[in-house]
Amino acid sequence: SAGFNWEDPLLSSELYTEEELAVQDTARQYCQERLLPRILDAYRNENYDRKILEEMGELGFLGANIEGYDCAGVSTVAYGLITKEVERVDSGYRSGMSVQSSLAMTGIYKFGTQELKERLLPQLAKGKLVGCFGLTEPNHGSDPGSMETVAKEHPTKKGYYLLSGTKTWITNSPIADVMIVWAKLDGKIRGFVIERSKCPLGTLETPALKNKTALRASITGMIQMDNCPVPADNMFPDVEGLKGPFTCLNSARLGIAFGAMGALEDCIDRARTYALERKQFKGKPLARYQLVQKKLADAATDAAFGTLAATQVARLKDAGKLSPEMISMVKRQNTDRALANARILQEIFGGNAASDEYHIGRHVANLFVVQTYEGQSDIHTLILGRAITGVQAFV
Ligand code: TGC
Ligand code: FAD
Repeated sequence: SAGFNWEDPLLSSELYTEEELAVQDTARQYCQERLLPRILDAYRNENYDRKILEEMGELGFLGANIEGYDCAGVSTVAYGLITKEVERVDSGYRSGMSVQSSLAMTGIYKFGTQELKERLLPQLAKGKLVGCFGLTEPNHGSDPGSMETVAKEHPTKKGYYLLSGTKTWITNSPIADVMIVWAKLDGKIRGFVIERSKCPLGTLETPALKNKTALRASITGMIQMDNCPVPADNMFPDVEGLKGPFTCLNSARLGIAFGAMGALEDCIDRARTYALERKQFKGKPLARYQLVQKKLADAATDAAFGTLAATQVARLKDAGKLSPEMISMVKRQNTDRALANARILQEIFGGNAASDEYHIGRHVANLFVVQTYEGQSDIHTLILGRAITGVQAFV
């Protein structure tokens, strides 16, 4: 028998190619050696170090599954394993990377003009430019189809649109050079690439949202546009409607399904170590008690199942056999299970869970947001319900 490996109970690693395993090793080494030592300070002080994106760029993590444009061109599974390793350290670090890769870069790659792709993607891939993705608005989160941000033709300057409206809760926006913004032009949703350096003073503001209770190691803000001029060449020419933003979200949501399993595995690892070391009642380690063992067994099972399921969906994506509902299924299940298990594992730490040095409280706080953004779990429930019954229950 191969024996039982509590860190990979169902041997998901057997499903990965040599190249995918090598990518995962590189990512794990970088995350544990370079990101983990920064996380407590970053989280305490809401301090996102912009250099992280350049470091990730050097390692080929950004837009890793995009072909060409100085991107690594690895499989979707390999990209998922990168997000898993980053989120093992912190969901906020994964957020910064996901938004750059899956939302900003994927948007430009799938829908941008050749000129935009050639000019922006290599710089985004190296982390020299920072990207963000503005879909959510103050009055429209789960229902982006009702967005109020509008684009209209510039009244005097030919070949320009003017964008007006507010996007909120936008990861990376305060530091972004390139912003994908979704706005209605003649009532139809279109995608625009705003380049900060080209916006006249007073037409674009990106204030940070401070004092967050979670995801404090990522930077989040608004995008406020007041007749912000955008060249017509920066509009995605061939995509109209929610299909545009949702195509980008498909990629990001799958990354989250892997990432959440990284955060959960870190919780399991830390809770197991703590349970073996901490002694209560006649000098016996907590790990000896059945109630504690059940918490670890439940969490390890969900982490193993979730990793296998995300891997299968990523393989189906690369084989061209994907349906978006599969992504809803793994995004919902993995974020729900990661949050529920992390919260239960937190109990093993007793009062020490309240110290950030044990890291568990940070994961629990973060995972609530991970369950909320990119479609809150109840929204994915309704997407699945619609696919199962043929009846939509959103409205
Ligand atoms: P619905 O009628 O379902 O669809 C409208 C059009 O969109 C198409 N479509 C998709 N296309 C590609 N992939 C998908 N997954 C798609 N889902 C839908 C659909 O075919 C249709 O096309 P067409 O051509 O017929 O017009 O639209 P609805 O308004 O009924 O949608 C309802 C609902 C709930 C499914 C949707 O609005 C939804 O998913 N809401 C959640 C919103 C969301 O996920 N926001 C994410 C914001 S970005 C973010 O959170 C980034 S955080 C990242 C980080 O920091 O890591
Ligand atoms: P609401 O839509 O108001 O929903 C509130 C609650 O009601 C949820 O539980 C929801 O499931 C439930 N609900 C809503 N409608 C229904 C219904 N029909 N049936 C049953 N239940 C329903 N957005 C971006 O565009 N880009 C980003 O980069 C980005 N980054 C983010 C970073 C952070 C830290 C956070 C917190 C959010 C981010 N978001 C981003 C926004 C995120 O996508 C939204 O918060 C999310 O989509 C939910 O929208 P909402 O907050 O408006 O909640």
